[in-house]
Amino acid sequence: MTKRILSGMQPTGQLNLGNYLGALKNWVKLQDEGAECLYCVVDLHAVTVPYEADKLADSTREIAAAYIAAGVDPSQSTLFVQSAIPAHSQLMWLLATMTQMGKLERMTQFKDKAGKNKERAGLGLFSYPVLMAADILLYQATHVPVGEDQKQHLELSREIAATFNTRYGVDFFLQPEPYIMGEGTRVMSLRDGTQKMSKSAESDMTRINLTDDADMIAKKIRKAKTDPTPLPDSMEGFEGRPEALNLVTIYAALAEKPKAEIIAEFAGKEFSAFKPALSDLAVAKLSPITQRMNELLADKAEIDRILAAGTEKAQALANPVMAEAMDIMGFWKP
Ligand code: AQP
Repeated sequence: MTKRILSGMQPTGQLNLGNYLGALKNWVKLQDEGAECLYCVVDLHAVTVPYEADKLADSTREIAAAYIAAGVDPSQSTLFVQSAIPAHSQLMWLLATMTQMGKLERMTQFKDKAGKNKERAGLGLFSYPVLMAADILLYQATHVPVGEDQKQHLELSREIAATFNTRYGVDFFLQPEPYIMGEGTRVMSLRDGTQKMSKSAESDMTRINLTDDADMIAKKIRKAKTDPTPLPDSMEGFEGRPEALNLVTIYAALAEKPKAEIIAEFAGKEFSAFKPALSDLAVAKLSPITQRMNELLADKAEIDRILAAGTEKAQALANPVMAEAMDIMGFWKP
């Protein structure tokens, strides 16, 4: 059976190296391996945190441009916008009726994003994993590429699918499998090796954006936090040195080589020698993507056309599933 992959990113800022190495690059691989891929811009998720309404549509286009620039081919993969398909929100409501609050309270992303004041956090943020379950189940996706941070949400999607099937005595929703690619790259902030690189982090110096030019990339890497000790000759030597490990991880992922090989190459070298090599590599790998993204963004109408066509294709898959779910639940229909 062909794998059907569903994944998405939020238009909460510009995509960065973490999004690229941790997700996007793998999406392209899956597409090139012949999986049926559905990639969406999850704008309904993005509005669960404060955002600027007058920038949302353009951010959505930027994310779509980044997908395409990184290698997602709209003629092979279905590229669409979540909010343009009402069934996502409709199914979410139905699934919310079979999701326990206690389970949502245990979600670490909610705890992280809500912070200390969880009483004041919005219902949208709290119910985020139910919307994610709807996104996945609506397309009967067989596999979902996930990083460490999303494993818990995917597990919940599987549980919700099982609850629906048991409650209504059907074998309707598929249980999506996690799809872990290779060793899975987790890119950390350039200023704090214990925090993940994130598009919504306040300081731009914590991340390399896919739109950064060569000078900006070099500046950010030059200023990236490190320590005064030269690079070690083994993985054990990175103990207590998260920033050093992060830069080596980024190098290995960009070079598509095992970390051990990079460690062997740079063992004993100072960061003053390693950082320029990392900058050159990052610029070489990212500049074609940046250039393509800029070309695409210069023609908004073309991006809109691609998104409209993809959304129509996705809608044709989603609507029958939605209708059948409502039928199973016994709703009146006109
Ligand atoms: N630092 C990272 N390293 C590896 N992978 C990462 N991803 C995000 N950050 C890293 C992966 O990128 C995809 C984007 O998912 P998202 O848009 O839902 O946002 P997120 O996971 O919450 O990532 P951000 O960039 O930190 O966004 P904000 O700041 O809005 O919360 C996912 O596949 C994720 O695993």
